[in-house]
Amino acid sequence: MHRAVFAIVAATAGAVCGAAWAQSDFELADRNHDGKVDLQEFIEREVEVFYFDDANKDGRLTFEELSGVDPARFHAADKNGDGSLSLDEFLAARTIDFQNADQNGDGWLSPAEVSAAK
Ligand SMILES: [Ca+2]
Ligand SMILES: [Ca+2]
Ligand SMILES: [Ca+2]
Repeated sequence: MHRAVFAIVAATAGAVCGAAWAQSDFELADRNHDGKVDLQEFIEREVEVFYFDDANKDGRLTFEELSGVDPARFHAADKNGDGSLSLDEFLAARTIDFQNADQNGDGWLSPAEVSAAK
């Protein structure tokens, strides 16, 4: 089931938001501590990241708020071209990042896959 969702999302945009994951991020995201991060865990973590990075708390991330992001990736994620990312736009882009990082396609990210994705 996840595969189908991935295929649809992957067809619509490139990866975005080049914020690299540190090892501590992996441990934060792996909520059930099974040594793997599934998409649900990943998205829950990214929702927190979204609100953390939203410095002015307006529910949108601007280019300035996403310090260090690749401009091309930011614009690819900004589907409606309003110059900021809504939570939906942000999560759609990060879902693609998850898929790209999941090298063996098993639906989980291992620490090695997260490291390789940086
Ligand atoms: Ca887990
Ligand atoms: Ca904002
Ligand atoms: Ca937008």
